[in-house]
Amino acid sequence: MADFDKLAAPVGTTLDRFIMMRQQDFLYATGELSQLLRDIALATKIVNREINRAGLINISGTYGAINVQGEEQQKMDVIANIRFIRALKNGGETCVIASEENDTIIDTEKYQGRYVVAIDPLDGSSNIDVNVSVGTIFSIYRRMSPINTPGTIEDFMQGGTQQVAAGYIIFGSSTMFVYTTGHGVNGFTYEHSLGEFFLSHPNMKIKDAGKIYSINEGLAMEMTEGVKAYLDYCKETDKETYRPYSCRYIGSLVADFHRNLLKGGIYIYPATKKLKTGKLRLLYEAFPLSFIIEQAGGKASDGINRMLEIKPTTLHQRTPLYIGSKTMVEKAEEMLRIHEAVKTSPQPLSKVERG
Ligand code: AHM
Ligand code: MG
Repeated sequence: MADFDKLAAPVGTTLDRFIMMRQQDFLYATGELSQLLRDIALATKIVNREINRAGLINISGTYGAINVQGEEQQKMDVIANIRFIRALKNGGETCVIASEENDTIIDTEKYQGRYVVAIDPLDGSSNIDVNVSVGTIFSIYRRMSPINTPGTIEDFMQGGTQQVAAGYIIFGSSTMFVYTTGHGVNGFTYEHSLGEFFLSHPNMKIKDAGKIYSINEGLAMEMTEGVKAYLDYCKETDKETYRPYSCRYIGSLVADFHRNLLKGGIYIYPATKKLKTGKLRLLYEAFPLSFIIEQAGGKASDGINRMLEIKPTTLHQRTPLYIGSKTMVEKAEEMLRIHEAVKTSPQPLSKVERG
């Protein structure tokens, strides 16, 4: 009998069910945001299938086009972009989309939609050809523009604190969907044979202090004195603070972020001599991951200011990013303050650096 009970035990909470259950967290919830999250989850399953087959059907490699960031687009960048845009258009809850792959906003022509979505459809896509984890990052706002009219660029300029939901998908050794609606962070793992995401990481929290620092240290000579001082600090020996830390850098933001969220750590992409406002994008990389890290008890900044309070001015704006365990981000900020007292004024975040 006991064995039968085991066999018949519920398989767990699916993402769909969890989204429905959490709908009540929102006053006046109409189910539209829930539907939107399910639309993203559906596109995720399709993209997941295509990423898994990428090596087999010769769709990895470059596409021959240059995207708005001046980078060569990967075939999978294009495919993922199409899949997510199509799912959001068909779903009907989104009036306008901002994508890393599109120069301007994408009008879905679903003007009754109350939401706008900023998305990096496939982050770290050059890693696909070497079978390394990639990810998707998304951010959702309620529209500011009047209902039943086209969405506008201003809908994306509300600021990170106005996000109603944000999430990422990691296509790794397993595929995970992690999201927040401002009531904690929950992670779901994909069960291929059932075609469902199941709740595997409820109420995710990041340690206050970790032992991992993640940064492209090969660019150290390009970095400021404050960042260099923090890197030295990471390598010093001190048992109390678990130093020296381990350096772990995949070069795939979602994968580096996900590992640090689970284990404790800091991810840094600072301003460099070449990229004076950093490399990563505010709207569809820094904002959503900052919303998630704060919900998990961590911290995110541009080295000076709380990331979520930075005012966006352009669609593809870049920002330096310091994100992860609270005390580690604070220490990095302190180093910047000490070593760059005179030079440290907020980066001119309005400047879009291409290429
Ligand atoms: P992408 O959006 O063009 O894929 O670039 C973002 C990626 C991040 O995933 C990763 O953390 C970073 O760029 C790596 O940059 P670098 O190679 O300069 O270290
Ligand atoms: Mg990206």
